[in-house]
Amino acid sequence: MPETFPSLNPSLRAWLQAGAAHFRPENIVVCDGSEAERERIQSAMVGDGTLIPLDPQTQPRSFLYRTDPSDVARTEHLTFICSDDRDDAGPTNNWMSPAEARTRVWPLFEGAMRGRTMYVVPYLLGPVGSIYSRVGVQITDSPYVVLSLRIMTRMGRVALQHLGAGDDFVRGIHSLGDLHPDRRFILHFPAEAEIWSIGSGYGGNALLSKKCHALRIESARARREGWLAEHMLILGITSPARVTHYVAAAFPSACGKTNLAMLVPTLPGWTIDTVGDDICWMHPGADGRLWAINPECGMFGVAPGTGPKTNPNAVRALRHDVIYTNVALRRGGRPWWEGLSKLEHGEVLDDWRGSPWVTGKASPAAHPNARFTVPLQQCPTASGTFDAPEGVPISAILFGGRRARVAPLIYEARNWAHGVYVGATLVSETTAAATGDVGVPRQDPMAMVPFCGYNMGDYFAHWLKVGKSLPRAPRIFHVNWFRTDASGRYLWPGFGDNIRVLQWIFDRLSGKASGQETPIGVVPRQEELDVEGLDLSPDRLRELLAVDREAWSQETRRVGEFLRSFGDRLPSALRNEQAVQVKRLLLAASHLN
Ligand code: OXD
Ligand code: MN
Repeated sequence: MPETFPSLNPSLRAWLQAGAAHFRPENIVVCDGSEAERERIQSAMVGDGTLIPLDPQTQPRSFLYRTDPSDVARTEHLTFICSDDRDDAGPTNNWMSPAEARTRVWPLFEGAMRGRTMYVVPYLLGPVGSIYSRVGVQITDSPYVVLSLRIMTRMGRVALQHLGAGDDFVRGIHSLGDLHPDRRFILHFPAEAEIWSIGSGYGGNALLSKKCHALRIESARARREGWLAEHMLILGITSPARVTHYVAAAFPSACGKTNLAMLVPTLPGWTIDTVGDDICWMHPGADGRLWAINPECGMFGVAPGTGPKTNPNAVRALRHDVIYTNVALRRGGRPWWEGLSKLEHGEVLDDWRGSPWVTGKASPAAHPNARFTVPLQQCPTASGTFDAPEGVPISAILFGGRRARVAPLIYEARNWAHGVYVGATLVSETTAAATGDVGVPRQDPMAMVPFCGYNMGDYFAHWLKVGKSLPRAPRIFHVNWFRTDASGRYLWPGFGDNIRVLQWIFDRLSGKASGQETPIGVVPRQEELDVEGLDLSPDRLRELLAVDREAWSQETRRVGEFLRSFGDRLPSALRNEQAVQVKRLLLAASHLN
């Protein structure tokens, strides 16, 4: 076994040596991020059948990987924050004491890598040379994870160079273990900047750079240091008058974030550039604005529903160098999922488990949470500012959920504190990105419930504090593309037509649109939204923008209960916002009577 990592810095070396002694791998590979290394790992996986090469003509250098059928989504019920004090994890997180972690979970790692290779994967989150970038090192026994991290992060030598002789790196330990859900744990130690994950080889459970590091660990650090680590896309929008604004937008998983990040505007003269599709770190700048970087450099996007109509830019990004997870396979080695294309009648595919599947079968061929992993630079709209060490200045923050009723297409918060209330009371219907029921409304503040590494009451207070420190804080909006009519049909066309909503945001920023005050914030006047060319009657538009006082009173009562669950950790400013909303709804109702 193990060499002694002669080329690594002493603190990294000591940590790796202690890890190797416990995990007992057969071999150790310190990854450098090179092409040769990628080819070596790929060929070994193709050789042992764990990676399936796709048709080299139509899908160059692309592969399919299948996870264990019990391991297909993030498992929030097995995800824990390990802080000394339970209250520091708060009511939205599972908590495990560090002592229990050591007695219950650490032994599962003992000898867990026997007969396997231990890969050491140094990675950099954020642009090279940026003061905002952070180093993580993940130990893993999954070569699929190594290949994925190589796409998702700046991996290898570049990270070690950034680290230098220092020991400020996030320590991530990952082993597939025996993949049994009873022995699956994803633990976070925010104070120590450490992550332990065992028993899963899937996405956010296993690519520790993503949700575990860039969100759970960094959100806790961001609080200490005065910045924000958020579950948000970053999008540049340029108007026909060549004015550019950057927006950051938080949506719960699988609510169209990737689609919005690279939309094809249906209004002439508008262009989009994509800076990020999932995670955003925002720092107060010397100019009083918030500056955002995308810590990642790849996308781990939900495949089903991604097609030439819904997201043509994503489809273009997938022409080569993709790792697919749990999609279906057409004969001839082409990937397929629901929403990608029409199949031939009677065509037989391999479903996501590798079993034969015939068109027309009721169960889906691809797993609903099947994914593509691809470099963001392959997206035709990838931003030229993507590698900018200082990031991009954010003009507006959007919160959005999937709501069949209640929430209008768009409204703007009255000010930052009200915007924090809007974010804190975000509700969305659940999707397949996490295990559990689909379509159930769930309270998901800032789309961060699964990803906030500390008590969300303190998180709200942190948001309020950051806003106070910003002379030029972004404006805050709430959007809902998913409102339906009484028969369940979507009222808004969505996708490329969302540019019409972004245009209204531009008009609010420039002062051109006055909007209309309602008890929940400012909604567009009907004539302020450009709906030319849409099949949208004035009645349907009115329904889309409607703020129903009865529905909102109920919603506000429910939200009040949720906010009370944070007890005395709930900032008084949010208690006030809640009281103001109740009062405004009452006044509006009595005024109507
Ligand atoms: C994701 C998620 O994978 O939010 O991005 O679940
Ligand atoms: Mn996400």
